[in-house]
Amino acid sequence: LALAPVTGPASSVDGFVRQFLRNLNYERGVPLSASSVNDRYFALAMTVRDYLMARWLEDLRRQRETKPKGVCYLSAEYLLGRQLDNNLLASGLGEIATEAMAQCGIDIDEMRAQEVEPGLGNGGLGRLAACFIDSLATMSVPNVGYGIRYEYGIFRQTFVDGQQVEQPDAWLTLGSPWEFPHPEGARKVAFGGHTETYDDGGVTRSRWVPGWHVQAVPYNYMVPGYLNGRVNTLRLWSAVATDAFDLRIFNSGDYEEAVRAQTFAENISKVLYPEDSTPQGKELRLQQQYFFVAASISDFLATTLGDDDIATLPDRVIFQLNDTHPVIAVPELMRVLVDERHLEWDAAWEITKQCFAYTCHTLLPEALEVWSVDLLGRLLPRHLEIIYRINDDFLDEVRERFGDDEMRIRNMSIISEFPERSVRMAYLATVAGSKVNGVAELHSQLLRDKVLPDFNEFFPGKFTNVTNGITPRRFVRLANPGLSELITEAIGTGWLTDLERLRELESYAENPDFRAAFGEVKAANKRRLNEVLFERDGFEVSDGHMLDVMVKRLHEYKRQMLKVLHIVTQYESITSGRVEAADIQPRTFIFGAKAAPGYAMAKRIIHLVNAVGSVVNADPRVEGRLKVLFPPNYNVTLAERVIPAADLSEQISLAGKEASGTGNMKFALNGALTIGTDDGANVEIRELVGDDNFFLFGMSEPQVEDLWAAGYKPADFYQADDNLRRAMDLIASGAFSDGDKSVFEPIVSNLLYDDRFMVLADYSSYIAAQARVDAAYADTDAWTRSAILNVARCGFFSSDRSMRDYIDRIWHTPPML
Ligand code: 26V
Repeated sequence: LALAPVTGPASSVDGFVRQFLRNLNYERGVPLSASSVNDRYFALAMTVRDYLMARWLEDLRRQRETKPKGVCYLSAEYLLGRQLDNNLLASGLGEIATEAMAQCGIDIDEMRAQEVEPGLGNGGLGRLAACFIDSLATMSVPNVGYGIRYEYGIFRQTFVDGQQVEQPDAWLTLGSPWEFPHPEGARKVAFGGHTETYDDGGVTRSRWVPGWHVQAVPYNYMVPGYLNGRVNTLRLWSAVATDAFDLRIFNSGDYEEAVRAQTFAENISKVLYPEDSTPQGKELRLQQQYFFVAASISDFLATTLGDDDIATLPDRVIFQLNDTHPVIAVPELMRVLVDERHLEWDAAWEITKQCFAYTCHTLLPEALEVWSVDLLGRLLPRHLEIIYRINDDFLDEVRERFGDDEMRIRNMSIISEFPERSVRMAYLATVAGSKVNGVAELHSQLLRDKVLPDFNEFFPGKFTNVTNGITPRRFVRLANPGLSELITEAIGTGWLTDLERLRELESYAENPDFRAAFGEVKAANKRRLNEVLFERDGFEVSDGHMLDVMVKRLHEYKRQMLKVLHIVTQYESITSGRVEAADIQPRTFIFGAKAAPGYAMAKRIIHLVNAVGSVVNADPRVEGRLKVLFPPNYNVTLAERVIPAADLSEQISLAGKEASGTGNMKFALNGALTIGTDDGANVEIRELVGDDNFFLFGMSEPQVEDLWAAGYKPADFYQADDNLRRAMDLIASGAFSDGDKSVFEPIVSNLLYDDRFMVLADYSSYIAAQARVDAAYADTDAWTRSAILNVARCGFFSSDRSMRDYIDRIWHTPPML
């Protein structure tokens, strides 16, 4: 039977209007005259979908036919941001849609504002995954992103008396027009039970006898490439109870128990864990990880490999492990190959090793995931056996190479014995992966030399670097239309898919007219930001201020406290009369940061930022020249407004702690100058933009190491620096807590007597760098010149380039024709 070709609606304003009204009437069941904003938003989104649908189906057909090698990106998080504008841009429908809505008498901005962003990630790692799938679609590389459809994403942050209060993020309350549920494609995922051996015609085999199951229901989302007619798929899994599970209990007559079973199953995809640095070893989180990974592998084998020879798997797929969260996929694939497909262990291992690659996103020892053997054995008994076998074989190889070096064996074992017997997921990933990469040059080097040196020695050539990147479609074109227009006027189109072409802007830095236009764009972006901040938080922003921005998760290693000490130092210098307010460069400090709900110190720092803000903003002696704003609930949507408006980007982590950072790249590409340490991708940004266009401060990573080794005493730094002492004393005095000294005492004493992230050691260097910033900002022309050079020289940080690096060095997946 010949299928009718799927075609989109006519690409004209009329065609768009007709399809929009059709969707409003037939899909939403309302006439235009009685439609709500949400109805109209849905109908608009569905209309955009309709245009992309033919492309999507065509790509799926082509992939079924030509069987190319594709990337399965396995990630527990995708921090997507709003979809409407992105999909309008990718499909080239922006102008038609705007005009069509105007013809219907509708303000398209109202519908934009209606969309709740899917916050299915914590921060950098989840946003990176979203940038990567955008780039793969834009580069026509076959890809499925696999993950979890959390019913509740990252919590919504509010402040009560300056303190963080978390609210559930019910992003699905009004539904989402972007998802396509496929209950018929559900996969059954097993848990618990025990293992046994059995005789299979003379061969002894192992098998898993699970204790319970859940159904994983896939929801598909379009991932359109930018103006290239490609649409890839993001497939997120949602958990529901299996019929069998219900039925067994139901037949026993216990209705309430049956309902409880349902709830239990659905819990698995209920909520995103909001901790992004200290794994809690929670059972539900391991359930989440295995749930999405088992469903994804099973889905790939059923829908893509089909009846083809399992031995060809490495020619068809590479599973990229986004941190250790999906690493349980390694024993899962082994289990499928050995227990279900009856391959020999060695043959299965050869296939498995080729099918995985692992990206590490951290250096903090406490962030490296381990699962207790006890928990793993209860939840996934067969996987634990498989991990033991992988480890035994691996350690045999180590012994063969290095002899009975027990120290080395213990250091390299996938199983650690202390403080309890557990599985080191990063080691498992390293042993299994065809490649292991860090996310910036410095990070990859430290990974090789400090975190996994034995593995680097044992597996020469396995370790590599792929520096992170960001998608210029969302973070330049959509977030900064003014700058985008200016760039296109200067160097033509093409830069959005070939970001190195921004180099052509270098000569424009010397052009006074261009500098004036660039300055005007920045000023307009600040006005745009002010509108948003006024509307969402009632903030009034002063004109003529330098905008100094620090937005990222709240973590001690990122050192928001250093920023606070700078503000308090300036404030103290004015209120003590040592400096005239009039002599201070007016600055507005913007913070955006969520703290993990259980991270007490991080929450206390949020409280302090708000407290300092209340005092500083209200003190007439400051004459409005310092302003501290902390809009709650920083997310992708707010980032898109804040970043294009920023003058100064704060990237001030302790050297050696921030794996890469990606905010740093977004700011530089939007014409902010960076004040930063030699950490993560800052190192590469500074190399590219040049020392004159970057405010470097602080210890280098080796200096950090040396100071630790010498025995770091933060109190010595406090004693030695008058400014630092005055700032700390002011906080300790209760000046920001109505005289109550106890409120921020834990912060002060932590800095004085512990200070793991060496805030005090870098303070004086930071203050000096800030003075250089003030001086530089006073010369508007020179500042703008530097800002333009930041844009011109940061094309390297496109996620398209990251994808090219992964493809060339790790995946070997050519684009489809
Ligand atoms: C870790 C954990 C630990 C277990 C609990 C839940 C959870 C959730 C997320 C994470 C990820 C931590 C690692 C991470 O986000 N790294 C960040 O990755 C960015 C993208 O590579 C990079 O730019 C940041 O520097 C790095 O901190």
